[in-house]
Amino acid sequence: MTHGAFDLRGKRVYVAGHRGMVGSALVRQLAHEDCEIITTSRAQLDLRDQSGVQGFFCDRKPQVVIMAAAQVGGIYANDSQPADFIYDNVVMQTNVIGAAFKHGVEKLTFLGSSCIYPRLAPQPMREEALLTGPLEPTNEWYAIAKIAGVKMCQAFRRQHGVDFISAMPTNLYGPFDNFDLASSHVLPALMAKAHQAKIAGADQLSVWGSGAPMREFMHVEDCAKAILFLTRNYSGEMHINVGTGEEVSIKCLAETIAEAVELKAKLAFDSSKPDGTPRKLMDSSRLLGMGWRPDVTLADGVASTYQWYLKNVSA
Ligand code: GFB
Repeated sequence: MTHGAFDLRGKRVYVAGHRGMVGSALVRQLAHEDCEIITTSRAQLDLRDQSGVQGFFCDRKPQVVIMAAAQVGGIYANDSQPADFIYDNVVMQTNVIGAAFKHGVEKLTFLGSSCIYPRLAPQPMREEALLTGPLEPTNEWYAIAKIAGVKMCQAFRRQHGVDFISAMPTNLYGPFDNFDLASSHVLPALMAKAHQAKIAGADQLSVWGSGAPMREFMHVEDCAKAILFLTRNYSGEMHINVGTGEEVSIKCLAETIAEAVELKAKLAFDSSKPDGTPRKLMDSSRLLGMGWRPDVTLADGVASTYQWYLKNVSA
């Protein structure tokens, strides 16, 4: 592992996926930097269009790229749209990584996910656990796409000496998350359902699965800071875990969210829905060893995200 100080000041920084939850948090953080933030909308540029991506890089000449654009979703979306998750993500990341190499980008940070690790990897999961066992079936398509992205960055680094790195965030939540119940991740889904139950005066909160699986959650502002920390301070082949080191059961999460929403309701567990991976707590000691720490606790993050939800999403 090497620590390479990379100065963002004065650089043209392209945030791919700037409208998404991670991308928008990165833009908020970069606004404090003395750099030029480059963004483009999906209407202006479909990252699945290779010639369009090449033309964009030729015109805008980014010096830094943070690949936060992806087809993402919760367990149900992953399980029900496998082709979208593997095809769109492989094509988008391949186009961006290839164009970054062709146009001499100085630093690229690729974003993966904690779902790249084997379903039953020893917990907490170290970076070395990658490819040591079978993946979780509900999201293997997305996982394989992200693993390909990690490997592609490693391959370009090894063959061409470019400073392309990969970060593996844990389950994220926060402002600009997706709250659509069919495609969202668990935290925003439970928050939307709890709010709707409260408004309706319902006395039940529907929770998919058994409530037993454990999940690690990081607020997206912390994740954006960690991604920029790694972009500035890390240069190496190994992908780096970005987690909080704390996990909660889905049941406990539902109780935390019900309390934040001030909903008095019984949890109704829907066993017709999958549990997915039993646990996916990451060992983030490489990142912590570099001196970075998360700031936002789950209780504070859930409370602030609910306030954001009330102002920006709730009907
Ligand atoms: O965030 P999530 O959908 O995906 O969490 P994963 C799924 C867990 O939460 C399962 C339970 O145990 C679900 O049974 N759950 C309970 C719910 N209620 C709900 C609900 O209303 N909606 C949802 N979505 N889940 C994702 C991967 O895995 O992790 C993604 O599919 C990505 O690709 C993401 O990697 C970080 O945590 O299981």
